[in-house]
Amino acid sequence: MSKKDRRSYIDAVYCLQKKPSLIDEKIVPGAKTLFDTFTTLHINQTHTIHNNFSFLMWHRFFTYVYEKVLREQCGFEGTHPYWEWGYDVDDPESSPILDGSDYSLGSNGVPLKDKNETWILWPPPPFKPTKDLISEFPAGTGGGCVHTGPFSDMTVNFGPISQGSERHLDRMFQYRPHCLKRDINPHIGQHYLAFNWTIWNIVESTDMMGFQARITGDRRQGHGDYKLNKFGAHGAGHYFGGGPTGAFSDLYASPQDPLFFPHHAQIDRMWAIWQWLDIENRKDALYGTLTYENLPPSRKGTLDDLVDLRPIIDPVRIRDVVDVISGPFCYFYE
Ligand SMILES: [Cu+2]
Repeated sequence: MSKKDRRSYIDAVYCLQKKPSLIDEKIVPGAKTLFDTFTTLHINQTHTIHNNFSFLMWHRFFTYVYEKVLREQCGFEGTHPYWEWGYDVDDPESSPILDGSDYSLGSNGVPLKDKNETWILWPPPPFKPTKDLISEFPAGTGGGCVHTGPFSDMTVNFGPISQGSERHLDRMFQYRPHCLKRDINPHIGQHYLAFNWTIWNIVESTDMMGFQARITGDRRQGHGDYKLNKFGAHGAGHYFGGGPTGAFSDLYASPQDPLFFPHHAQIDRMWAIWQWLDIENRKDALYGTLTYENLPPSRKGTLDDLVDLRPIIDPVRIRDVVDVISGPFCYFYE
């Protein structure tokens, strides 16, 4: 991505953070800006857009609408970037996206003093943090506020809601301004996000159940007992940048870190590549139910279900957002 386009993208994100919210502050006190409106929709729908049938479609449309708003309201002229993490797992703090230069999305968080050597990750709600669902990882290299470059001056208005082993579901929509934190974790990058996992996810998956289970780390018996990659590339990207303290690894409020969108563009790119390897059979393949790993149990999702991003844009049907060259879309990945 040219430096000019990178800067135009960064400036457009800043612009979005200055536009007024479309949501009434009396209903969602944390939603101060149009940027926060995106996060509000994500928080509100978290349990029905992750590890379920609509995960890929919802996040595809969400990222597309974000790009559309950046273009139409904030003058962005390039195309939306995707973050191919594989290039960056060995030395993330020197990567073009995280090196803190004027053309990056900012730096790591300030290294915390007296940090423990490891940290504990709880499973996301609705799971209980039972022993077999708790993981421990080597500490990351940051943990404090983003210190250099774009978004080091940013105020994050929501959360933390659920990240690391913290859970505060009661404060979901509260106004809690704080700095944008990150905790880059090379261990997670190298073990769960290197190129081999991206390729494995695409090549080994022969149906939608397998593709989704691999990319989300779905461990349910009979739903793809794929124990080889703990979180899948999706979760690994979030913890690679966010660790236990960063907004990026908050299951609910993660769109507050601008890394969210290039990360999800790459998830979308993996899906699009996988679809186009057998487009006839994979274009409108669906798998799963309405809820997070079917908890609580729910019905199967269908092509007629809605992706609802009101008040930003009118709802669309799942069938309209499964193909990158029909419906509202006309794009492809390089
Ligand atoms: Cu999400």
